[in-house]
Amino acid sequence: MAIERTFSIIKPDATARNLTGAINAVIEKAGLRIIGQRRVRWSTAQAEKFYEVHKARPFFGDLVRFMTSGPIVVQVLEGEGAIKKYRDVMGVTDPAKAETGTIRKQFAESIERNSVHGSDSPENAAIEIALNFKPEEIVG
Ligand code: FUP
Repeated sequence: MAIERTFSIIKPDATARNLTGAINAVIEKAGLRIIGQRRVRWSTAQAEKFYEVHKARPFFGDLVRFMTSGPIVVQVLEGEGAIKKYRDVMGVTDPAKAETGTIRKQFAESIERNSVHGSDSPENAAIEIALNFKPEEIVG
């Protein structure tokens, strides 16, 4: 397995509860390196663009409102097989179904307020990193 980079978001439900450090501890314990990190608040346009693939889904409006409701922490993570590894560390979308020890099982409040995002493919990781980071902000 090669060294990969993936894009991560610590979502507003988690920043509101001061969970940035606790989530970063899980990420680092899994062997992923945080090589880019910035706390931001997205505009509606930014959230709509990021979640464009879900535009037709019934939860799209609520998702955009939630993702713009408070600060988020955008990150680039690097490591062996980082894309799948982070998906495993996050747990599945619905925290009620997530495995013990995963970020979503430990911290998420609901399927919407589920604490973290992680890219689901190498193609999407590259797109999402490019959308959120300048090359010089990533220091590997
Ligand atoms: P994931 O890749 O696990 O983050 O999940 P998806 O790409 O399927 O969904 C993206 C986000 O949409 C989720 F993180 C939360 C939100 N969502 C809902 O609010 N309700 C749903 O039924 C499904 C997803």
